[in-house]
Amino acid sequence: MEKLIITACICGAEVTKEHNPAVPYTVEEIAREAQSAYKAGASIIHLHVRFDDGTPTQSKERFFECMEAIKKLCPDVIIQPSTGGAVGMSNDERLQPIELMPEMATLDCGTCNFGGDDIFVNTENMIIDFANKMNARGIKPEIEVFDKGMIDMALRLNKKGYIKSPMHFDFVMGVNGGISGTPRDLLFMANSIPHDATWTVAGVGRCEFPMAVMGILMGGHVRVGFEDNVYLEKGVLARSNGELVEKVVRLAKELGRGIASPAEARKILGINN
Ligand code: KMH
Ligand code: ZN
Repeated sequence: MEKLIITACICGAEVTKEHNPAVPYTVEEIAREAQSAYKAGASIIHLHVRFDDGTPTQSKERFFECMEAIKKLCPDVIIQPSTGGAVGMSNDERLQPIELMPEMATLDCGTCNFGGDDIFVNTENMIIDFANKMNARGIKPEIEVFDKGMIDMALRLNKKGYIKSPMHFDFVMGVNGGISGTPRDLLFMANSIPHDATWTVAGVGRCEFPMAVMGILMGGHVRVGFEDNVYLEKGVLARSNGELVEKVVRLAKELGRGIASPAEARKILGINN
């Protein structure tokens, strides 16, 4: 089986230090968390950034500072900025980090409820616009899908040429408003994408590690990190993103799956840098 790509979503936009004091806000904290994940075996850092007080931002300047700080500590890691940002941000706000020409960025392929009154908006025209802008810059999209219908949207846009093959999906499962994080639903998602596509699974909350195990066994890839879950096990907060990545590495080892380096991850994903 292909080696396992581990993505670390170190920060997110919604999780706070009240959930886990190790959630990073400052540039130094973000770089520290990226390094802990990288050292443990992550080859991709899925990146959101914050101002020092924890407010989520898509500021190009703040992304630049964080990306430079990460590159200093993790020179070859793949940095994948979010274009999802936080609920309620405008399209222009969300798109700022692509001006920094990252190798990858997320492309969210549908609108969904996000708990309470929150709606994470991604209309068809927005997705096309985001995809066109990423294509123009040679950025590989990680197609984030929170439900099966979003896969179908991505497949339609692939047929029309807006999203290029081979596609790389991130199945985000267990969001309050999206598909549940169960083995049945992961099989459904993985069986719904083209044969030449790759996928990673991000289980939210308590389904993070069960989905990670499924991803390892099924030949997919895995995302873990504070954006999705702050616990190492029931009732035990993770002290760093690195601890969450270490756990995936242990599980993969037990199950006989090697871990991809950043160079190997680039090869698997067809990223030429
Ligand atoms: N923070 C969520 C509203 C992405 O990174 O592309 C959106 C999100 C998706 O996290
Ligand atoms: Zn994200």
